[in-house]
Amino acid sequence: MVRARLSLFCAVVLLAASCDHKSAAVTSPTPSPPSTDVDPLKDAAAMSGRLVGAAVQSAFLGDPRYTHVFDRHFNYVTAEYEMKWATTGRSPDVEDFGAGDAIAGYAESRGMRIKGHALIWHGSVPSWVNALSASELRSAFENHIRSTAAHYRGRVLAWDVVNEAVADDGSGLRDTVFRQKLGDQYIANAFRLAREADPQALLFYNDYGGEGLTAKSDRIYDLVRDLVAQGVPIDGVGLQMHVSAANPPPDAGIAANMRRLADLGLRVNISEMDVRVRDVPGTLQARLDVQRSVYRSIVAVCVAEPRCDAVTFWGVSDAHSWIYTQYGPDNPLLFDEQYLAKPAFYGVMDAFRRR
Ligand code: 9MR
Repeated sequence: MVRARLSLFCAVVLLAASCDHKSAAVTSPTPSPPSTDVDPLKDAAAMSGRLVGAAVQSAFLGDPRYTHVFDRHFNYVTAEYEMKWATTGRSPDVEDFGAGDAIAGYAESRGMRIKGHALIWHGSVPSWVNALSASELRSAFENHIRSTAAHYRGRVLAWDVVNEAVADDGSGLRDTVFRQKLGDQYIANAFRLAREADPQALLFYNDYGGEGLTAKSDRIYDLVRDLVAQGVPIDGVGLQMHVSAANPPPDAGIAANMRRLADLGLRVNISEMDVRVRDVPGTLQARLDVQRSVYRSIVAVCVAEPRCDAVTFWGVSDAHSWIYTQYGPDNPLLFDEQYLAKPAFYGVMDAFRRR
């Protein structure tokens, strides 16, 4: 309460440029009212028929500033890392769904939908898995998918079944422990196992760098087209959308890419969006204005594509983002470090309202 009051106080005083606080780094050109005063993003998203999501960590769910904004604006939840194999399978003998369950329980108690993320990803494999022989890996791979998808059966709307399996240059499949020891068919097998374990969940392939028309998106397209042709149970493709406002993928390319995937009978979604601004020239206000425009136009592409059914942001506020570890200081999300709505928030709101 004291913190909330302090934020409100700072928000008011920041307008008078006299509150020396960390959030001063993200003062916006449009006066930012406290997020409590802005319309819920999820209502605007629902009017457009889309879910609006955020990646969360269970530890944040104890922070009232965080949950206040999260509860008000989002209706779709992705666990940022706590449903991944490296978390659930730290020990080869015991599965631990505790943190993922905390997120799922929180979401369910508030009527939010849940996106399972991610069953098979080379970036989140328990260390013991790397030492397995091919036959041991096959068995561990199958057990992991079966038990994780069965654990959340009936609770998740969708799963990211295979994540980032295509090489960055689009030359082919990424050379991962799964490909090396299980062969290229590990991807189709993962989808089949997931469907058996949870027949109701929508099953997605999820990747980055293939948002617009690029060599990588061509390869992702080929991959999912072949899966569909083989009768593999895949329902959609997630376009992660970790982009820089200095060089975003052109809207027309994203639209064309979504449409060709939709023409395969697949759904699409924007699954991990954030927009970096550190490489945009000019003042912070100018950078945040460019960011607003990038958020608006990319989300508008989803809103214009009938098969694009959700937009998920990779975090709630600039107080927490994976971007800082990877790229350094930035302001990539919709709410600032004090949980106040940024220009980016209004850009997304405009897109959902088709403005
Ligand atoms: O943001 C996530 C970070 O907190 C985790 O430490 C990391 C490893 O589990 O994964 C990050 O999320 C990644 C996502 O799962 C897949 N696409 C790229 C995301 C950023 O690295």
